Amino acid sequence: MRYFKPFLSIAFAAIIVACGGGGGDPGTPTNGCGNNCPPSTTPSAPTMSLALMDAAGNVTNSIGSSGMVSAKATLLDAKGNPVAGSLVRFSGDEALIRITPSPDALTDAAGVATVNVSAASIQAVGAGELTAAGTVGGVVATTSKAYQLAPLQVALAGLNLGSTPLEAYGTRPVSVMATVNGQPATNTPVQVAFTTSCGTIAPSSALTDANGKASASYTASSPACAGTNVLITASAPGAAPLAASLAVQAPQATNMQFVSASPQLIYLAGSVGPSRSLVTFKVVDINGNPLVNHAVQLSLVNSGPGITFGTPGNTANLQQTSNAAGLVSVSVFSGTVPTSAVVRAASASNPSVAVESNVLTVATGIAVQKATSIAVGKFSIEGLSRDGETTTVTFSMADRVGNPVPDGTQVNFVASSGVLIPPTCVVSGGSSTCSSTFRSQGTRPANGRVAVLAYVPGEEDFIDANGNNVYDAGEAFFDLGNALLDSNFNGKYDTGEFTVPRAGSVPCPSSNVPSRPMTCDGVWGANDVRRQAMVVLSSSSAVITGTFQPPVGGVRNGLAFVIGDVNGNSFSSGSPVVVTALDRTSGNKSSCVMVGKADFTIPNSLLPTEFLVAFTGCTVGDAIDVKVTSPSGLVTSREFALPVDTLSTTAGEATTLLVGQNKSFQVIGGVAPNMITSSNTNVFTVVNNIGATFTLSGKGPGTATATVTDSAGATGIFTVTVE
Ligand SMILES: [Ca+2]
Ligand SMILES: [Ca+2]
Ligand SMILES: [Ca+2]
Ligand SMILES: [Ca+2]
Repeated sequence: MRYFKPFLSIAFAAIIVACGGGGGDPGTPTNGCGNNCPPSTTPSAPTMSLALMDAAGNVTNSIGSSGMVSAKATLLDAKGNPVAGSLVRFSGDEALIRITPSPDALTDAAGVATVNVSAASIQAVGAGELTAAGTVGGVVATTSKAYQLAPLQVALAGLNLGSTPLEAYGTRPVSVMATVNGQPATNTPVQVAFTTSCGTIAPSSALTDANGKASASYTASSPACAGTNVLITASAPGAAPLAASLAVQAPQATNMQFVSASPQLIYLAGSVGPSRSLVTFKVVDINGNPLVNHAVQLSLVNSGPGITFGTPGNTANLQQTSNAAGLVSVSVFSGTVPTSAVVRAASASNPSVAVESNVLTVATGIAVQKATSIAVGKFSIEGLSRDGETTTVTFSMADRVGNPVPDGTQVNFVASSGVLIPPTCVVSGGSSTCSSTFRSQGTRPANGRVAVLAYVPGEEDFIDANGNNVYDAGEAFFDLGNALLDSNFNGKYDTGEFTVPRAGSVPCPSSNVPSRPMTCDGVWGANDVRRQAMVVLSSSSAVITGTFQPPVGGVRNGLAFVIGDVNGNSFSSGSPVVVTALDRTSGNKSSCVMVGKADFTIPNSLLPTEFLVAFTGCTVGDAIDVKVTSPSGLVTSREFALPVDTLSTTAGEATTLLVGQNKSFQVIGGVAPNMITSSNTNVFTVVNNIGATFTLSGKGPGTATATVTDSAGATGIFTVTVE
């Protein structure tokens, strides 16, 4: 039809032009004049007339003012008789008017074709012409009628949000009716916009349908909608907005979750560490969505003395309302006693929906003597005569039950020589430890041994007999006096040694932690917990001593050597050691070489280090060379020449055989090869005569001598008795 319509219109226009006229009013039919009609006025062509009528049947030229307007076109033939069953085409400006149900209609028995005419839209304004055209016997009859579009009054009514509350996160259809000039907007569509105070509505703008109804779908998609009255508004241009509220049900709390305790370790009030932790819970519904504005009951469980929450000093249960993320948080405050605490959160409306927090630990934050350690990075540094050689010194701490001391704890360092940078280190990152760097400079101790003391205000150890984590009167404790820097390492205070003053004035018990005498106080309490370490300032040149291992089967194959510094301390830690075999007897066809590991480093040690190396093929005239290089590059080396061993055998001064018995012995010392001879082969003979190992065989009772002769002409003699 959309293709056919313009074609028809052009066809009609062509016909009208061909007739030499058209478009004008062909005149009013002469119906009603009867026999009194003037002669010769009978039309010579078919005629079309057109009238607009309102709902009441009255002629009008106004469209849209009230209700439906109908257009009635009357088609008469040339004789003025109605033409029945003929097609009439109505047309007009489609931007202004709509013609329904169809622009084409057939004439009835009275020659009348009828259509409905309404405004094309509520925005349409102005005036225009409605045209009706038909044909009779191939002759066109057409006419037009001017009309004025009346202003349209649009109104909304009957906003329908359903009659029951919507479940949380639910969806339901919503609709509104639109009227135009008091009648349902069935012919003139109205664009209706929907908005909501919470959640989503789609489409946000909808046209009225054939019944004048605009429809959309609302979803309470946001957690914030749950448990509230959502306002839904419908609006259309020129109409007063219409609003109504829809109750969205609160979701049911189905799960309470512990989210975090931050931090999980807090310290006694007054400590340098945090004394407050924020404990957070989350309440969710069956879909895992956070519940907003949900009442949550908070209580302290398993809490030690002094623990409070919400506000300092409060231990009573609290009620809080979950935020937009479904979270509730409460502060927990430490008391004055180390302990632990757990917070319980429960739905106020359903106490069975509950959870408990992790255990929150309240630590003293005070270091105890037994938990302290001091560690030195490199035990021995090349600092005896070199400035600027460094090593790290680390002090580690814990409180009485092994909790870390808080960040911010300051550790003091002092040393009997050199400098510590910084002189105090500060615990950070929850590490419960901190470090300083020792640097060689200034006057050195003659023996190269520097004492480094680390100390921090802490508390004395005690035996917690009743396990309550608190010192109680009568429990054994380890009294400490003033901390001291034992510069001469004799384990006790000497005049002139550095001490950290405290107020005590009674004798100190014997302890492996030295104190200045007469500075204890006889009661358990605070003191400086401390540890001392030694740093060796090593000489740049080494002292190398060594001895060959005893010969095995008459052959030397091992050297034990010791590397130290000039004070008998460890040489500098990490110094490389290289051992090489020096074959200086190329003529003997025996290669003197190292066997196994021959490269070492000086380990972390305070004392000289012993090494053991193996070699083979080395004889008198060869040597083993030991070389060590200090960190600054100074090389110390020493050669160990293979010794000439006294010629002997494992038979000793004398040995005894039975007749027919064979016994084996080894040559010790001398220069191989060896020759062994018997003074009387009736008493014994020598088997495997030449070599380091030989065998004597008893032949007959008697006594004879065995003589060993080495290649250098040395001899050894022993007595052999055969029984
Ligand atoms: Ca106790
Ligand atoms: Ca004390
Ligand atoms: Ca001392
Ligand atoms: Ca050789």
